[in-house]
Amino acid sequence: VSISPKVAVVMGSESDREVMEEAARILTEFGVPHEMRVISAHRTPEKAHKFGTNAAERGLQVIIAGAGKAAHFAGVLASLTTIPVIGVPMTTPDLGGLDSLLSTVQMPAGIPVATTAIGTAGARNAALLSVAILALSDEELAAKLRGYRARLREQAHEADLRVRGEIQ
Ligand code: RP5
Repeated sequence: VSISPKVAVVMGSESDREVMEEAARILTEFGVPHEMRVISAHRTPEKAHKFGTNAAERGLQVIIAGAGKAAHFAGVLASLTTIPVIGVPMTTPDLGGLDSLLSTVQMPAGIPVATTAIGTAGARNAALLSVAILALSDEELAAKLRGYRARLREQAHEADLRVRGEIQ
């Protein structure tokens, strides 16, 4: 029996895959059913339209959209659905991802895209933000998120002890 995905990790190109797999990895770690797709606002516009239009009725609750350069992808999807869309700007060889960041983050008022940092940190945070959204109505997931934060805190504390020479 296949479980229907709650989060979609979509990307404009297969060249975004390595970065966007970081988001999928975290969703897997939290046990969140998800799917990964390559869909492009300009190369496969019909597919993008169908995906955005059907997202809610397919049971998706969050869309994570990664794109680079003139990264209109997240905004296009957000225009087609009212479920939350999180945009992840990809690093680019030419402008370092500033192009992607501005194209994703600067949505005119009315159609929001929650935009994360450029690249891998952004992909990870997009997954964690998705978990936080789902955790609003899922106490088990909320507990896992608190556990994740506790581990981060512990790791930072240990790093502090290491640089102070108190542990190896
Ligand atoms: C965007 O253009 C994609 O999201 C990708 O980040 C960028 C470059 O795509 P490729 O030319 O590598 O396929 O649509």
